Amino acid sequence: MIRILVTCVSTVSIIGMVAGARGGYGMSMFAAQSSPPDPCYDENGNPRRCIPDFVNSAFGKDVRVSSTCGAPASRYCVVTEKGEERSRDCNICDATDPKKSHPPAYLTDLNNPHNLTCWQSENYVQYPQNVTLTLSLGKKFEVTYVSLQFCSPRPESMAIFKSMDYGKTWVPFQFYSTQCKKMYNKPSKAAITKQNEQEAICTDSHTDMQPLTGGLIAFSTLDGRPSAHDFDNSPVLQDWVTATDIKVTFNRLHTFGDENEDDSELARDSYFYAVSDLQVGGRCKCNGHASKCVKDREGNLVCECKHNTAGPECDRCKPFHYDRPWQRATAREANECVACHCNLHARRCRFNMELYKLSGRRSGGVCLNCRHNTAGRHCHYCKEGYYRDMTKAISHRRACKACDCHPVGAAGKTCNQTTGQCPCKDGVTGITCNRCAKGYQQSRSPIAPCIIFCLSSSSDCDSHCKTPKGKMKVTMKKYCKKDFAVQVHVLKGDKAGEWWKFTINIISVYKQGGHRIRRGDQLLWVRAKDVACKCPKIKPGRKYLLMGSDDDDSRGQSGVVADKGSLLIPWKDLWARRLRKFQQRDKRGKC
Ligand SMILES: *[C@@H]1O[C@H](CO)[C@@H](O)[C@H](O)[C@H]1NC(C)=O
Ligand SMILES: *[C@@H]1O[C@H](CO)[C@@H](O)[C@H](O)[C@H]1NC(C)=O
Ligand SMILES: *[C@@H]1O[C@H](CO)[C@@H](O)[C@H](O)[C@H]1NC(C)=O
Ligand SMILES: [Ca+2]
Repeated sequence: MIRILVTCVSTVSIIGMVAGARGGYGMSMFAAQSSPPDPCYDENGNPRRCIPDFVNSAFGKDVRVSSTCGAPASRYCVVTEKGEERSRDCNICDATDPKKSHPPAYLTDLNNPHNLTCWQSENYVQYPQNVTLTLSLGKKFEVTYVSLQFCSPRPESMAIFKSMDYGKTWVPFQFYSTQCKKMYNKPSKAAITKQNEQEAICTDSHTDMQPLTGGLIAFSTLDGRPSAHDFDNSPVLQDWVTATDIKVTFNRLHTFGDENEDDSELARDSYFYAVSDLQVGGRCKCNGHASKCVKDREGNLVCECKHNTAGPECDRCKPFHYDRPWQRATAREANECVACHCNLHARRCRFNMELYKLSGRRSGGVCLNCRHNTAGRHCHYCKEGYYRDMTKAISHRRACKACDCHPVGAAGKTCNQTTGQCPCKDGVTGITCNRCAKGYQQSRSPIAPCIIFCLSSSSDCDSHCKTPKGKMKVTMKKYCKKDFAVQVHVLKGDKAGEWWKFTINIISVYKQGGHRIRRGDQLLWVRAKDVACKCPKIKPGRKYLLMGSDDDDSRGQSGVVADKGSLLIPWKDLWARRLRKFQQRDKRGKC
């Protein structure tokens, strides 16, 4: 017995959200006057959570259906009941005739209550056959509800599925059945607790026959789920409402027990699924970092990410913004991504969890490939071989100057980071170690490029030399005191350890000591310290009168030794006669 009531097609107001969720990404009526303030930032420019508008994301989208009437054309009947009168109102479904077709496009067209357009399945696609409607949203959405408005009686059993991976895998959202256990192996009145918030339940509450047509099935994803009031802090529910695709499966027609009746064959053309409107209410999923979704260059719907985020769902930080981990925005915290601090010297960085924890969860960015001769986690100091030019900010391209340490004078290539002072070898000075310190003299040794040359000050020399400065006079007294007196021509000098070794030519001998000095080339040894203090003062190329004593024999080598007690006086020709005189007097025993 078919008892079909004509019911006024009134949109059953289920949840406030259904009403008003209209249209796709249409223009606001007031758009394009002046650019409105960005909802992702407050009036002070501080980031704050923003979310795309609530929309019916199914609107205008293609729905793939497994069954549509009209190919070939077929008859279908709507049985109505007026008081006690029953009547069958029959029509033809013909896919080739626009006036008589019921294509899937009618599921998501503009829903005009005064001119309902219905998609309709073939007749009697009864269990175990099923009819599926599959809708791709094009990206992740946070779905608040899925609703179907029927032109036919509502199904006896149906299920709503969602996919989070563009249709690869499906998880159930909700089951509807008068026989939950049998159809879906689910209890019919399961309670949702904190433990199973991400589980589909089965309900039979929809299945009363009223209204027979125009009935609505609406699944609210968060309804009755305990954490819904704290959605910000419930990753489980955030995941639960996320979907890229929605699938509705009609598993069993409502036949009201007619199958076994005699007229069932006749009634078959009264059994089909017909839906006037499929809605998927929700928001483009942008994790609180975008206020709208737009088509990208490839035509894919993507979030218009703010807060330095990136990705189709603003689900990661954009390049160079890895100073702290990505996080979803909440009502209290925008959790924007923060740029790494690299003082303008790096273009890339990475996140380091250890450093982030060590910093008290403030900063974990590590700059990569610091340029401009900088180094360090934030490119905040100069790399080895460079030092800070304090006249420039650290972010300046030339904040770091090359040490330019002298290859010989410096003990290394790394200079003091702040002063630029290179490490100098002993006796070397200068910021780049390019000269000998006072009291040192350049040598040809790369190991000790500067060697001690003199006692550090002239007063030291004074006490070292002891001989009073003044005019050097050659007197008989001096002549007598010394063991030898010769005229020498200093040819060249070489440093030999503690000594200077001069090659001299002995021009004349005026007094012969115990060493039997001969004319001709000889070696003259002078202590380096004495040379440095200029006692005696000696220069190659000059001629001198040298008077000295035999007892300084510390050389133990052949040659003449001059020490600070010796007299070495620049030669004057007038001395030749005087000295001959002294020589003769000496021979006469006048000394
Ligand atoms: C109802 O909608 C269909 C399809 O959009 C259209 O062809 C038809 O003209 C409409 N009828 C009325 C009365 O508006
Ligand atoms: C729908 O029916 C097909 C074929 O009968 C079956 O393979 C599929 O599992 C059914 N789907 C659902 C969700 O029941
Ligand atoms: C660099 O020079 C400054 C100033 O003379 C000094 O305080 C600092 O210790 C030096 N740094 C190093 C690493 O030698
Ligand atoms: Ca429609």
